[in-house]
Amino acid sequence: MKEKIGTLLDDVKAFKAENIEQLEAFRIKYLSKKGVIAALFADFRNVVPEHRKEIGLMMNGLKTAVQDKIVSLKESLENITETAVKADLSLPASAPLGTRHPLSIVRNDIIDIFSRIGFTVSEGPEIEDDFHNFSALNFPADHPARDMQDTFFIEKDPDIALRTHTSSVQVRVMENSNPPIRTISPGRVFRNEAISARAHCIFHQVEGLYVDTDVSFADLKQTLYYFAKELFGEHTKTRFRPSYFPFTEPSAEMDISCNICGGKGCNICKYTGWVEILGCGMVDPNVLDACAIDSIKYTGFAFGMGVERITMLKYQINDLRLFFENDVRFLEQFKSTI
Ligand code: 2U9
Repeated sequence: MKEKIGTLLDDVKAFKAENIEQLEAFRIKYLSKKGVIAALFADFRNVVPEHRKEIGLMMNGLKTAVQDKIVSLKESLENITETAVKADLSLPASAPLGTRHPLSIVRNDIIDIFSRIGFTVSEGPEIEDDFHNFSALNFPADHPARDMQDTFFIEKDPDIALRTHTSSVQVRVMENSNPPIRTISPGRVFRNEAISARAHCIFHQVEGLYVDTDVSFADLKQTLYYFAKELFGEHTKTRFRPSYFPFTEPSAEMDISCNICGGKGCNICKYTGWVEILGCGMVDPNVLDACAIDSIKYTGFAFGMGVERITMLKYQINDLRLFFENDVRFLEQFKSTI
């Protein structure tokens, strides 16, 4: 009996299975009710008492060897099957398509709308010097935006910082080209703000600039009215409220009739019927002069908007942090053709 168990143990160790069916046949052969191991245990009663301990241990060893063999062969067969599935290039493509980020969708919409009326797109550095980010834009020396509390400085004396708006790009455009200038600057900007549902230290802007002879506030109003209707729908109304920015004079903020309630009043527009979407104004002559553009001959209008704010209004998103978390359950809700 000892020899028989020894031979069986060699067979078990040498066994190889090419597929799950062969492994199942092996399991039945050894472990089923009428299998090899059951038969051995049945014969055990004929073993003389002095050999029982030794033979009992061998039988248990054989049973464990069979069980271990089954586990290890099953694992490697499953791995082979998975690899084969991964490598089967004849299978139909089933990878889900990605979706564009909502901020990219809205940024592209904005670019598209202004491109249709002759605006070009200009881009520039995210790390800026003091002149392009502040001085050329008529920020006084003691303006709070120049403070460490508001701006991420990289170097001091001379001041180098992460740009706080993309107007800096348009300063560069004015330095390097002559009017007529019609350009928009989309891009990331950085402000030293606490992160909350309404604010982030990194956000996206689109700023616009139109400089030519005889550019008036009427041109500004009509251009932004066209923009609002294109982005939020034909029935959108606009209104302008006086405001203040260092780089524009006069300055205004533009509201649109609430795109949720159509102006009747709801909790999005705080029951006013209006929501603010951008700031704008006539370019301050000091800014034109700083950029080597003759402020006697030329006038211009400019505007700026936060892409996060516009996207939240358009899609009724109530927490800005969702844009930066990259949760696919959020992202896959947005589809775009651009
Ligand atoms: C140049 C001169 C002037 C761009 C302008 C605003 C008004 C404005 C804010 C909206 C929300 C920034 O993202 S935000 O915080 N922007 O209100 N921006 S006028 O004025 C310029 C641009 C370039 C050379």
